Amino acid sequence: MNHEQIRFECADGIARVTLNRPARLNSFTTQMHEELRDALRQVADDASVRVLLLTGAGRGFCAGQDLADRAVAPGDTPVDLGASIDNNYRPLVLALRNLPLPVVCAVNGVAAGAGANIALACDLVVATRSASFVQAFCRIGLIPDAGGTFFLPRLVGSARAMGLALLGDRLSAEQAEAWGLIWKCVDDDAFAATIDALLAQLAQAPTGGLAAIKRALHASAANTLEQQLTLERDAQRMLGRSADYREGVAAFLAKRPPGFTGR
Ligand code: T3D
Repeated sequence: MNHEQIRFECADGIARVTLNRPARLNSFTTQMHEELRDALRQVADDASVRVLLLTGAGRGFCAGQDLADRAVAPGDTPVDLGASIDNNYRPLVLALRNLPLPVVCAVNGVAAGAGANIALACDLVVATRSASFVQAFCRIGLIPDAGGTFFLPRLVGSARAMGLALLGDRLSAEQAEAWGLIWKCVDDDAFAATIDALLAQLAQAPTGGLAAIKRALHASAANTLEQQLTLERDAQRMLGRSADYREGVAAFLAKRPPGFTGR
């Protein structure tokens, strides 16, 4: 598929997806969703990819749904937003969560509406200090979607989730980090180098182990302690048979850097 509204590159085990409609703060159109689905399918099918980066072009990360992508005006026939969720946002969130590799979101600027919550669906969210997060939905009579009502209370607790969702205020990247909404925020001039170093680290890591960590932590939200202990045992049993585990132990004992293959 030809990509016009995203950029998609794979090299050295790193897949990079850049939302690329900077004049509209990379807000989502139907076409952008189609292109993104295609890119995520390619990532899922390519065993050489060890880490995925999602970021935005220009001064914003993503302003959520492009509010001009379809006709919505007083007096118009109502649109079925449930279909938009089913066809676009739900599959996107699940694809990011289910990829068996780490997904890094580099929030290069404002992340609003579904753009904010797509970022939260990723595994490691790093933002520039000048970035911000806006649960803009309440301003247009909607609820946080793209997993917002799931991620927000789990990440920041119910009081802060409620405040963010009901008021739609801008949350600075610094505050987002302090509240535990994201992994970290970094100075703008250190942002690119920080992201590159993170991607290089993850591309050399034992990918199967990281995928199992991701699955286990996600599962814990719905599990009892007993269920989680069972899950940990099963994952450890599987990983104990992996080449990367054997390599990690051998490298430790030989006091040399490991050469993980992701297997
Ligand atoms: O609809 C469905 O399918 C259901 C799913 C819904 C999911 C959702 O995401 S609903 C929420 C949609 N998003 C929003 O409501 C956010 C709207 N945008 C904003 O509130 C602000 O733009 C921001 C807070 C994100 C950034 O503000 P600021 O001052 O930095 O930038 P700006 O000047 O407002 O925006 C720059 C341009 O991008 C501007 O165009 P212009 O005037 O230069 O021609 C603006 O209209 C455009 N833009 C920003 N966000 C959107 C957008 N155009 C279309 N859709 C947008 N969401």
